[in-house]
Amino acid sequence: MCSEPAEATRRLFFALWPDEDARAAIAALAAEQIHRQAKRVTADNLHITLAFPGAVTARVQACLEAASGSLTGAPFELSIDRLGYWPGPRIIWAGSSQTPPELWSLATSLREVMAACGLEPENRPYQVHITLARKATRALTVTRVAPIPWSVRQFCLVESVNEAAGVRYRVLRTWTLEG
Ligand code: 2AM
Repeated sequence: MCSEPAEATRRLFFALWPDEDARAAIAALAAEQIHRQAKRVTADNLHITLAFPGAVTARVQACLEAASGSLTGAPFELSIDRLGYWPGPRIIWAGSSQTPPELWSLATSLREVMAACGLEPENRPYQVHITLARKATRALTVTRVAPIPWSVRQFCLVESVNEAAGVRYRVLRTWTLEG
């Protein structure tokens, strides 16, 4: 019996990619606070996911890119000032005590982009976070930290690539938020 070859897919997500200063400060915060019993995310991989299309074909990727290009969004200032722990996925994360409305708008617009490209809505609720460490067995005692400023001027489409050394995130496209 013959079967169609499975169409190739790439695992994609939309993200905010920190500038070098913010990235270094977030990595330093993680190194300072997370010592044991957790696997820290490498500095190069630190990001905020905006929306998660997951495994998509080249045709869907092209649709996502075209639709993202015509999206309008304003730049905004983000302050990373919180640490948290989710016992289910065993993640230690960093976040913001005040999420700017522009970030919610961008995340919502990208869900509309996904729907327009025929993708199902995500089944996990959106929570703004930067995963700092996985396989964490307990929460940190510190929950408020000195604010790390991050001027958000762009968003990106990123590919998650599995390599022998672990997962690597590759930025495929960047769009400027022009307001
Ligand atoms: P996480 O860090 O909380 O695991 C690449 O895997 C990025 O996509 C990560 O930021 C990851 O979030 C996020 N991600 C993975 N699976 C997801 C899902 N099913 N829904 C939403 N985001 C997901």
